[in-house]
Amino acid sequence: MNMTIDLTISSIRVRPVVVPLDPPIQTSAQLLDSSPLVLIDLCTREGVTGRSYVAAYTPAAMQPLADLVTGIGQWLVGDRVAPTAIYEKLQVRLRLLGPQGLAGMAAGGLDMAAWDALARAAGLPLVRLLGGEPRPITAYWSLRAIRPAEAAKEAGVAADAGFTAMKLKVGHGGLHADLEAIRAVREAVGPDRHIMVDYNQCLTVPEAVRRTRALDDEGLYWIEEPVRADDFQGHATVAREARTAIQTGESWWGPSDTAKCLAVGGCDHAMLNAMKIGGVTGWQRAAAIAAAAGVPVSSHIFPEFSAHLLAVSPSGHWLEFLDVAAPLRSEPLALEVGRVPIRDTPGVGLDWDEKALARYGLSAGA
Ligand code: SMN
Ligand code: MG
Repeated sequence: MNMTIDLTISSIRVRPVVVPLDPPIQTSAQLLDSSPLVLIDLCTREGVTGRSYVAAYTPAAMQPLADLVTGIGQWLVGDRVAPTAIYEKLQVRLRLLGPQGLAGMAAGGLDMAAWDALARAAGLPLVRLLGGEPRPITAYWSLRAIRPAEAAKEAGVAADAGFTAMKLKVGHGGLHADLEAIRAVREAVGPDRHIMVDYNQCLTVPEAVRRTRALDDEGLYWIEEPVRADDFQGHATVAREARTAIQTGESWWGPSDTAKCLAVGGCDHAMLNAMKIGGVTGWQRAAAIAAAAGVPVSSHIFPEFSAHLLAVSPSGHWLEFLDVAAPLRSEPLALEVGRVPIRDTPGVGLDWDEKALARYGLSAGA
């Protein structure tokens, strides 16, 4: 059954695609009514294809990100599919430019596709290639609505579907608006379910201290990115002052940011974005740093890869159920009452629905 995992990269196929988000995702920073993604097919001489995608967040960044995946991908043609070696090679090749930002996202996506290729070639789900066992990962529903009535309605649907936790975006108004939305969601889901909130970096440090203290009696599970993501010291101040746990990490550029943030006590919980943290390789390093510091690790978007990675993260915690690539996949993400089971099939189970891609303006040959 098992094939060789001695693979050589022959080409990288890159396809930018704008997926509508219906309903849109509302945050304090911007309303996302579409998700500009760049699909990556890492092709090998042996005929195995590894797949991943990267998220550009804004259409303005989509083509530049696609160009970077193509350009950086060219450096890898002829290389063995050895993700750890590729990671180190790209760290060196990106040293003068800086391995953060769009270049880092491109490198993270290529790393993810390389690991998927290896797992497929081995005939194993990624979790097993990494030495773990497939198991269902507990997920929280990430609410797309931000206004109290719509958020409460959506939270009720999630609760009925078996989710034991949901995350609400806040910070689009003042403290009263936050409280109104939180209480509407609490009313809809009852006292036993967990509610997390996400400020998406919109507060100053003193305002974050004021609001988190005011929210301390709401029984929130965590308060996410209250201040600018790169302000680790500011996060630490808020974490010190608040009784509620502080969550951050979706905007960390690689494991070194994990180390820097945790060194100053910047958070109680960590959440990793598989693309920004450096792909599967970067995730494993960041997760090791977090676990060593006793910090639980959750995921940010990318549920396909994150389920496998959480299963092998020593302090693996919640999976964010926010599935922006769903319309592009030929198989829906498995879901069973608030948990994402990992299928015992090779790779991460990411295959494109070429008909759907054609609907979004991409032909099979593009
Ligand atoms: C978020 C940010 C960007 C895209 C989707 C979701 C948000 C989250 O910060 O944590 O869900
Ligand atoms: Mg967030």
